[in-house]
Amino acid sequence: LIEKGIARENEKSLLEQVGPRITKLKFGNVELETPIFMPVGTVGSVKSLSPEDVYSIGYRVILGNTYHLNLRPGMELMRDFGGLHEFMRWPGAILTDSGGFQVMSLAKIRKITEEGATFANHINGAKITLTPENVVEIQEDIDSDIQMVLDECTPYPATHAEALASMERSMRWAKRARQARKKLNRAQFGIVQGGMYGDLRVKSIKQLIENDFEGYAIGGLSVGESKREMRRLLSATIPWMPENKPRYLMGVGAPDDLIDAILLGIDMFDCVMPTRNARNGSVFVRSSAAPTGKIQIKNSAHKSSREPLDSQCLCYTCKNYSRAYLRHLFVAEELLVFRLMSIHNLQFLYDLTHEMREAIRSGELFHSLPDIRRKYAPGSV
Ligand code: PRF
Ligand code: ZN
Repeated sequence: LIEKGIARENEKSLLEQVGPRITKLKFGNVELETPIFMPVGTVGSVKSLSPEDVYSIGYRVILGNTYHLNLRPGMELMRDFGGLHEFMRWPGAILTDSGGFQVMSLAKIRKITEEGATFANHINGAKITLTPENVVEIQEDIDSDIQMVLDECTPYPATHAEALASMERSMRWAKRARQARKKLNRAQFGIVQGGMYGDLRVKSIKQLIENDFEGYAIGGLSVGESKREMRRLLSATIPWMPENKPRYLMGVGAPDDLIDAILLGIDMFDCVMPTRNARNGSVFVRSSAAPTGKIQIKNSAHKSSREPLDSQCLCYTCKNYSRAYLRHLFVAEELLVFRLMSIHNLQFLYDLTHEMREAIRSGELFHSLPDIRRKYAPGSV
């Protein structure tokens, strides 16, 4: 299902194995190259956008969420439609997160036991139990191309003993999830946990590898730790991850984090940041458009500006609309602004990963890197 191998054919040094790379992924007739960012469509839509909007930017994989989709619209309807692709009419691939992270972030009262995670759901408060097995079953009804195992995103901060116990339970859940599959024609990814402890993360990936997943994700990061801390843990984990399988960093999407994690050998990312920020009026722009790399559209400086958000951006929004018009829409709370700003922010991250891919391909990455950083993540230079 996932075409193994890396574009580079020559003998690789250890440094190259953990360094930036291009890999090819294939799902049915969807083919793509990593590193990629994946837009989040938790409930079956990338908020405010049509599948066509998302596809036109260039995206070929989006996220859905097992927990949310199971609550609404429910799996009876999903089976009826033959899965989420057909239900939402998305021609690309779908990755479903397991819901482990949502339990953490949405449920106030929750109980984690060996069996699974029990909590009051956020729609009507009824009790729900997610288990490694029922999460696999739901994902098979959704028929997603990449299915994430149920895990516990270890709370931050946690002691070594707490992080160890949480990680080991997640590893037992991962093994159960691997054994629960009935449809074997879809990819299933294991998730590394271990809190802020490098030794636990190495233990975690080693245990996951025993299950021979189609890919491996790093979870439990971007939970409040510093950027430096996140980079330390990535460096401690990635060298132990199989070279011939995709590596996915969950919930990370800030431009400087993408650049640094790609340099360390991460292939896939997702984050609500570009679409959520867009709805809050915050847009990423190249440093040529704003020295900080960001603008707040409500700012009165844009009141009569005929400029696009970013004159170097080729997105639908920047090709057609002025900052003044977008600001007007935002201030008037017109719904169109959500779509236009989301298109732009998703285009921005698409362009960033595209430039990284092309720089890796040409062998010129370390030459282009300072420019890419200055352009897309000026705060990090
Ligand atoms: N686990 C899962 N999904 C996630 C995470 C995780 O740890 C994160 C970490 N920030 C984001 N999304 N299943
Ligand atoms: Zn744009």
